[in-house]
Amino acid sequence: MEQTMRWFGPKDPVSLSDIRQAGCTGVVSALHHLPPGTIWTIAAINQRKEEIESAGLTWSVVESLPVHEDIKKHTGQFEHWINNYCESLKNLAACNIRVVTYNFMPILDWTRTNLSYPMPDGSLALYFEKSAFIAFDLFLLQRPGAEKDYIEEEKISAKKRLDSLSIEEQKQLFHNTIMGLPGSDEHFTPEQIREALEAYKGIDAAALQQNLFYFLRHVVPTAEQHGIRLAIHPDDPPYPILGLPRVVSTEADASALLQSAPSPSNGLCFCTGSYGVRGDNDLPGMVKRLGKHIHFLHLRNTTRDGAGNFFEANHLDGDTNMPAVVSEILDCMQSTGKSIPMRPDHGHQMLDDLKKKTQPGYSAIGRLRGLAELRGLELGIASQKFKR
Ligand code: DNO
Repeated sequence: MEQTMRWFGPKDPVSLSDIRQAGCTGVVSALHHLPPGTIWTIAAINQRKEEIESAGLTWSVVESLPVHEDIKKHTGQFEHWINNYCESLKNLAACNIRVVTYNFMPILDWTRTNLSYPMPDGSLALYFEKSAFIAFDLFLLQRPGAEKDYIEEEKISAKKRLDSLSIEEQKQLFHNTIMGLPGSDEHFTPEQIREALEAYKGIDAAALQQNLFYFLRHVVPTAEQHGIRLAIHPDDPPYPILGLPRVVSTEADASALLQSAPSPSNGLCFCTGSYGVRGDNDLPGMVKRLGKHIHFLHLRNTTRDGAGNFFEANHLDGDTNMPAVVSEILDCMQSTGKSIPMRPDHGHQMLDDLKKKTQPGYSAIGRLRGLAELRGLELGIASQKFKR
């Protein structure tokens, strides 16, 4: 696997030199300052590319080229935004950047309730706590109709959870839950979120899936013509939240979107952390069956309990059998003859980073630990498998 780390650009407290010292050859980056829908010009792409290359690294993967909300809803100026998307793809290809990640989650990207959840060893992890999330939905966001989505018992424990929080902690919960826009400083107010949610009324999973397929049928030909490999990131968490539909949560979802626009350019970002939150996703099996469509890997682990909570575990711990996943990846790369770019997704905030302010999930040392462990795992398995 090609080893990479995410870099949020010049404002990222983790430097390119840190990333290089961690053992990476590649960087995953995006023009985070540009709002969704904006055309990425060749000049802007090249500027970021040069910054990365002058540190002795390669810009291996774009994460993300965001999809405008109009495209997801198939409303407003969606055709205009699709044309812009194609222009950005052409420009990226002209700069020789060929793997592009995106997601199709309505409104919010990943969602967690606690960004500093203490682990027994003193490091801090990202955590999704169901009762806290329901408390956010019912009492802080006050989403109209939310009470219909939960059973009585859930509402009672959510109320108890809310009452256990100080006003300051409630504010923190609100902030954490809507944080999921990596690299962006965008903050929503409850009114803005309720308005955005209102606009999804009438868009069920079947409709959102059709909107995704429409998008794919329109962008995949451009991607293919320019040698770009698109890699869709799964939903995180991989089930509906806030009454919003989800369409990239399971193997069946992934297979359906691949079939909607069959092409070597229509592919997956296989995020073990997101797919792995569902006990019914067989991760090694998914790599075996879908491997040739995987253009990018996020390797991360989660531990879930029976109550719908999960925390981000160390990369080799947790519910996903990482050796089995890596073994399948190695078989896949052996059969295609291609190395897939990988990044250790997230990492615990630990050691010196506990004193620093970094992007949640993206402190340097936790990712360095994850990368080192995954790299060792890969080498260990490969040396046995291929008797190198
Ligand atoms: C979280 C990330 C996601 C991912 C996007 C891709 O840390 O894995 O935010 O970048 O969903 O579009």
